[in-house]
Amino acid sequence: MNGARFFILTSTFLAAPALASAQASLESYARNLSATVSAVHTGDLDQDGVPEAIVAYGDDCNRIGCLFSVVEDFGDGSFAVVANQYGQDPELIHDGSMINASGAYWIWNGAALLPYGSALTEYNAQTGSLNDVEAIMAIEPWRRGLTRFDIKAHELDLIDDERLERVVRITDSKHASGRSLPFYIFDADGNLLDHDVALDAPVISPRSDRKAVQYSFTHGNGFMVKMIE
Ligand SMILES: [Ca+2]
Ligand SMILES: [Ca+2]
Repeated sequence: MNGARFFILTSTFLAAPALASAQASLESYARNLSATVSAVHTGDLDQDGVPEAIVAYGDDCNRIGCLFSVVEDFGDGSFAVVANQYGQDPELIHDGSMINASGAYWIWNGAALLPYGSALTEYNAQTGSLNDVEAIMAIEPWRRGLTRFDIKAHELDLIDDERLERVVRITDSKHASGRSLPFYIFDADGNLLDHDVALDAPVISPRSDRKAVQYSFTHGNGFMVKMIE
């Protein structure tokens, strides 16, 4: 037992300088990706024992935020950008395993950068109302035969205006376009804020300042991130 403990301590001690130098190389690669790099953070996003870096850039920005990349360390002295996304002030949280872009959370699983932690849950889902059916039929009158039982609704305070927004999803596959199902976001007065179609329920992420809500979803053309303010 003592022998084993001694071995572990020794190996940790010997490995530390190598890890520190790999981390320095990763950071230096990340810093030099562009003259517009505004921040670099390192952490083991996919928890495989090898740190990745997230790199934020200051020049490529849209309403969602500015571009950031995930940089992978292949362990043989080579590094590469493996994913790109837009976000506001991305930082690493949860012991380096998660990206927090001002309330929009992302995880890197070693293959894909995925939105995480939707405000939509089974716990806040309810069966749609007759109002939901009417509101959808007003937008898309061809959806004949739609009933409230084909709908799941989530009433949530996504944007902090002391009123509840309503996310309405058609969940019955007989209303699918291809494999995608529609969703709609209404304000408290029933005004349509946005609608789209998604393969799964959209991942809904209120911004930390609660002045905007970001939502991510996949549909036939790929992955989409949108925002309402
Ligand atoms: Ca890793
Ligand atoms: Ca609200």
